Amino acid sequence: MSSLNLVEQSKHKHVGPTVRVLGVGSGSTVVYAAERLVELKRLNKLHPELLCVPTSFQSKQLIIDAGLRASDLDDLPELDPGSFASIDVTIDGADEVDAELNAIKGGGGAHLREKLVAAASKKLVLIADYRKDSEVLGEKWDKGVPVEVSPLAWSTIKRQLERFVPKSRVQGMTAEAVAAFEYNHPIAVLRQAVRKAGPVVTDNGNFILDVSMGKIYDPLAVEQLLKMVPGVIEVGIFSNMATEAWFGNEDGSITCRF
Ligand code: DER
Repeated sequence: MSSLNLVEQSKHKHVGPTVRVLGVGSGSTVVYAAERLVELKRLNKLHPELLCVPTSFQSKQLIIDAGLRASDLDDLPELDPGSFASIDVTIDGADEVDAELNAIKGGGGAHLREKLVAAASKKLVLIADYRKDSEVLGEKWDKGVPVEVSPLAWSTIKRQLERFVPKSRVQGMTAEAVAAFEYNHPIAVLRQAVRKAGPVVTDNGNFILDVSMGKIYDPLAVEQLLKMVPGVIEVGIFSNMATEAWFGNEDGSITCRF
């Protein structure tokens, strides 16, 4: 994987003395970004009052280990008067990114806070390797859409998610998308922990259902439909949020999409 080169290139463009508030994503790729932040700090190339906003326990630890200052989303004022944004740039990984820069995230179970931070950012820059670059979501990522749910009724929510797309409720979807749902009824699987018996428990104390449904032709419609199920806390589809995506290729080159 060329993540190292990827972050190496993107750092000059996105993290420098002009960035004062930086969102730090979660996952394995972001670890490389944290390493570069340490280097930039050493070279005195970061804003002297840089604040980093974590998206998970892991991300907060990365910030602390890098010797940077962590801040909370709600402690930050708006960047510009009348604007909703309080973060200059967020750099985050992704599980898959489609041609329109819609993404599936949550493979690491951090998508609730990742989405909160992304929504408060002027720019969301995704970094990933070439295997995550696709035309349509669901083409490459075959583990389903991560959906964070309340543990209070996870099996009820699971059943509802598996039946969540009555044709009459599907608005704004192409005929192809509707047909895809007809033939790919969603299957929701409770994510299991690896070195603990039982389910994964998120940083927020919730469970994750991975909902497989084949290709997703209309990410915004699917995101909205999934969110309508009571007990769904956040959906790992990030529609219309990323401003650019950088992919590290096998040969070490970079593909950047805006
Ligand atoms: O869980 C997440 O949302 C992560 O950001 C994930 O999407 C990317 O993780 P990776 O860099 O380990 O592949």
